[in-house]
Amino acid sequence: MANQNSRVAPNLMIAGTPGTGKSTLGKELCQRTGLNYVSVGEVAEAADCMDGYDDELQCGILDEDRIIDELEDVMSQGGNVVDYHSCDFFPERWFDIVFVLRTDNGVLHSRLTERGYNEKKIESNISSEIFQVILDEARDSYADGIVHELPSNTADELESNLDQIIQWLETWKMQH
Ligand code: DAT
Repeated sequence: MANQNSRVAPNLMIAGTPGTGKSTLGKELCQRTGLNYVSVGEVAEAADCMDGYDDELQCGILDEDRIIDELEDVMSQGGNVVDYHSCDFFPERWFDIVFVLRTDNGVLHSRLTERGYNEKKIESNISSEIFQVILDEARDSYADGIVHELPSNTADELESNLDQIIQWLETWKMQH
């Protein structure tokens, strides 16, 4: 099985509360670098890796074992940017670096309202962001030093995040 040292390109995780900008950052990063964008939600829908529906939060429930099986081959090859809100159930060996996007409450509230989420779903996501649930999960699940928090409120922050990640990719390539 391929491990971190045998990959020709790194795998990057982009995690964060819904609405923090994962798909915006992930897609733009892939466009600029040629890396492969993997939306876990879309793969799960297409490959039928869902295990029911959460009526309260109005979203599908992911079958974690099945999505891991589904993604194993592509992740072994490397060169992926994975977009999913949480990241604690993926194999640690998959990722060379993990980014957790963070957004201020007011900004996040506007984005989720615009998305048409109901009040309960908005409140649940805002409270998850306030208590930095995803960031803590990521820190508990991956090695010290590979988890990075990125602010994701403005277009300038998006550009700065892209620059930092592209710089990291260049360093990775020089070292491997
Ligand atoms: P996610 O994939 O985390 O659910 P998204 O990429 O769909 O989030 O972004 C949600 C909305 O916020 C979308 O309208 C684009 C906007 N957005 C994302 N990142 C942003 C940023 N850094 N500055 C301003 N708007 C941003």
